[in-house]
Amino acid sequence: MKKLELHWQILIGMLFGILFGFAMTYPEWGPQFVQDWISPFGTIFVKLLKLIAIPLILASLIKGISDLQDISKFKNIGLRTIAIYIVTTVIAITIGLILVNLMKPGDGISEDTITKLTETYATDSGVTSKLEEANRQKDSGPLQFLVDMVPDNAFRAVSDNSLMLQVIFFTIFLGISMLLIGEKAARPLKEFFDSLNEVVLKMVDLIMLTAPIAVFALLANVVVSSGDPDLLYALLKYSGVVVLGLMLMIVFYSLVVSVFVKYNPIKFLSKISPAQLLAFSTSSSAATLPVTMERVEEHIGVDKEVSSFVLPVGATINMDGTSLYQGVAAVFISQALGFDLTLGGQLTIILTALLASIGSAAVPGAGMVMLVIVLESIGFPPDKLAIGLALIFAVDRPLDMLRTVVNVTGDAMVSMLVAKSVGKLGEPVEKKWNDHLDEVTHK
Ligand code: DAS
Repeated sequence: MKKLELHWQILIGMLFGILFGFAMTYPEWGPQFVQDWISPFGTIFVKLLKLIAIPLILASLIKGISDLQDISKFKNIGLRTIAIYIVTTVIAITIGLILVNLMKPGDGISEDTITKLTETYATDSGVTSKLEEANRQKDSGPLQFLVDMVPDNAFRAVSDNSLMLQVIFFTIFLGISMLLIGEKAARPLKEFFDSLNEVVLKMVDLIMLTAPIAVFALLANVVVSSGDPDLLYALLKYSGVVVLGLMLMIVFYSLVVSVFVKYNPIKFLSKISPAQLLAFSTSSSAATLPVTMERVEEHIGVDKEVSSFVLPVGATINMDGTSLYQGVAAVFISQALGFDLTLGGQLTIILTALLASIGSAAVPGAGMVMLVIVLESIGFPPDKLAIGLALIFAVDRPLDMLRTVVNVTGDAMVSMLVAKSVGKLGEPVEKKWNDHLDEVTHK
């Protein structure tokens, strides 16, 4: 039987996962069964993808930089990329603030709902652990993420996945130095990283063979652990504002792709759909990065020189979905708990949500941890922080899945924009996923 294309395989795995998850919410033993016997397969899959994210960044970034041959091209791509990332993030936050002020989802939430939510979630370990994590980060200044970017131990940086920014910093430093010693002297190192790159991409193919089962497990677990249904209703309007904002971001990206890249936006969304579905299932830009790179390079035609820099950097510092969510959530919590936000406070949110989204790690739930930084920046009463986070905790996971899709889509769009602007957007090799699988399963 002709194998289904990857995105159909993932979609089917997701649908069955959601149906199975709902089915398992009925029997008493259902949720526990899913968490004990099904969910681990999803966790293993995400761990495998994150396992290779670091070697992939190392190999592809070195290959990308050393292929440039000279520093000026690297500077050219780097500056364009960072500038576009900042602009798209500020646009995302502004869209979020406009919507949340127009739709006011936080107004009219009754006192007893707040009390009920507070009792349910304020002591929830999920909330308190995020507050502790945020407190660890908030003691640092707004530029702490810059300081954290510089590793003090190259080999530890490469080995610890949560230090992706440090790996990127170290790799860019190594790549530039390779350019400076000249092509002949750097050749052995370049050949090593070129073959490492090939090996890691083959590992992605192997891991993706398990994608349908893995997303089935991930979605089943999300459904059984998505909190008490009637409480979710109280947050429906808030979720609606976030989802509307995220959808507007997808429309914005499609317009940019159509107008500035002269590329069919429907085709763009279809080509990156496997990466979007994976971002939705894993809630992790880091775990999705290997597939985002493969889709953008092989199915859209972005040259590796561009994608190998733009995508790893984007996965860690460009989170338009997260920054939009942080803008909406900060105002929603202020509205719901009666904290008056001045216009100055809203403008402060634009700056701190930009910094907070840059500082957010590319892993599930990172956006909510950094939300505390945003709330602190507008002078939100510290004693109400736990209630504020508790208020949105129930729906954070589904919204995290959606904002991660926007984060990944934004990175892919920027890689096309930068490639187009430096003349590195070519014809895709259009390698069908099945060719990959055939290579893997029949060789
Ligand atoms: N889940 C994060 C990511 O991987 C985004 C977030 O937590 O907001 O992009």
